[in-house]
Amino acid sequence: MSADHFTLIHRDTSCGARLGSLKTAHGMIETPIFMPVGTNATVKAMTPEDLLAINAQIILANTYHLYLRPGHKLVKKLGGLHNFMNWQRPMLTDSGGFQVFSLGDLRKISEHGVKFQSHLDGSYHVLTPELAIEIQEDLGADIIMCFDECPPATADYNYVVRSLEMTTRWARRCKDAHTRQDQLLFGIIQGGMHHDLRARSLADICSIGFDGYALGGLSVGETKEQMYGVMEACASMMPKDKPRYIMGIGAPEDLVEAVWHGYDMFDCVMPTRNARNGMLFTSQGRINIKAKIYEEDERPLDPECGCHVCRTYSRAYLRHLYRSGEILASNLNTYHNLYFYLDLMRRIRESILENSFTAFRHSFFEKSVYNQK
Ligand code: PRF
Ligand code: ZN
Repeated sequence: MSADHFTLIHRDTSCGARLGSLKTAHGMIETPIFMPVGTNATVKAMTPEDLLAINAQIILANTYHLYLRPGHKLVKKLGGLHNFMNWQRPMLTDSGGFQVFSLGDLRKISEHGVKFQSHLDGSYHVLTPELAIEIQEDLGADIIMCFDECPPATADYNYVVRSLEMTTRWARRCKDAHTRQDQLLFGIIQGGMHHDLRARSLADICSIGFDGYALGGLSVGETKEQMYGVMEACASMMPKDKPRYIMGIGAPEDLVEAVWHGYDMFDCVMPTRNARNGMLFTSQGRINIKAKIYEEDERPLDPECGCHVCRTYSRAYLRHLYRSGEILASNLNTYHNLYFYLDLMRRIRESILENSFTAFRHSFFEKSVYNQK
C-alpha cells in the first residue's frame, strides 16, 4: 500500500488523542476504532447484517483457527475471507502468535517457529513467520500482523530480552515474506512490563518499517497500573504518522485511557464473550442479566442506549431468554454489547474533534461506574 494510507485528521489539543482515517483495500476506517473479534470467520452470534446495522467498520479474524479449520487454501479457493463470510468491509487478521502461545504445554518454540498440537485433533503443525504471512495472504484480510512471541506476564527479564530479539528477527522475516501490495502489514512491539525493553523493541520494529505498529503482550495478567504504564511509556516513542494498535484491549475504561495516550485501534473478546455469559455493559455500569432483580423489570436494558435491543425488549425478557439457554439470548446480548462499544468509540471520536476528550475522560471516570482500577 502507499505510504499515505493513514491520515491524521485532528489532534486533540488537550491530550494525546488523535482522530485519523485509515485507507484499506475494502474502504476507509475512522480511528480511534474498536474491532469486534470474529475468530472463526464469524463474530459469534452476529450475522454480517447485524454488524452493518451497528455500523462495525472493521472486524478481526484469526490465522491460527482458520489455518486449522477450514484451512487457508480452502478459504482462498472460495474467494478469500471477505467472500467466504460475506463481509465486504475492512478486515484484520492476527498472525496466530498469541493464540499459539496460549496453548501452554501443546507448543515448542524455536528460532525457526513454533511447533504445536492442534486443540481440535491433536495433530502436529509448525507455524513460522513465513507460513503466518502465507496464510494471511491467502485469507486476504486488509490488514495483517507479524508473527510474534507474546511472553507470559511471569516471564523473567532475561527471557523477555531473548524473546523480543527473536520477535524482531521474525518481524524482518515477515516483511521479507510479504508480497501482497493491497494488504497493510503491521509490526508488533513486545518487551513485557519493562519500559527499557519496550523502548528497545519499539526502536527495532520501527527501524524495519511497517504500515502500522501494535503493542502486543498486554492484558496477559498484569495489573492495570502496569498496563497503563507501558501504554504511556510507549506512546511518546511511537511513530506519529502511522496507526497505533493495542492488541487484546480491553474494558471500556482501558479504551478511554489508551485513546487519551494516542492509540488508534483496539480489539477484545470482552463485549462478545461477556454477552454470551449474561454480563452486559450499560451507561449505569456492568449488569448481570440473570439476576433475580430483573425478573419483573419491564424497562429497557439500558434506557440511554439507542440500539435495537434496548428499543425493543425488556430486561425481564432478556433475563428469561438467558436463563432458558435460548440461542436468541446470545444474539441480543452480543448485539447490545457491541453497540455499546462502537457507540463509545463514536462518542470518543466526536469529542476529540471538539478538543474536549480530556473533559470526556474526566467525566467518564468521575460520574461513571467504569473506574480505572
Ligand atoms: N500478539 C499477537 N496477538 C495478540 C497479542 C499479542 O501479544 C495480544 C496480547 N494481549 C492479544 N492478541 N499477535
Ligand atoms: Zn442497547
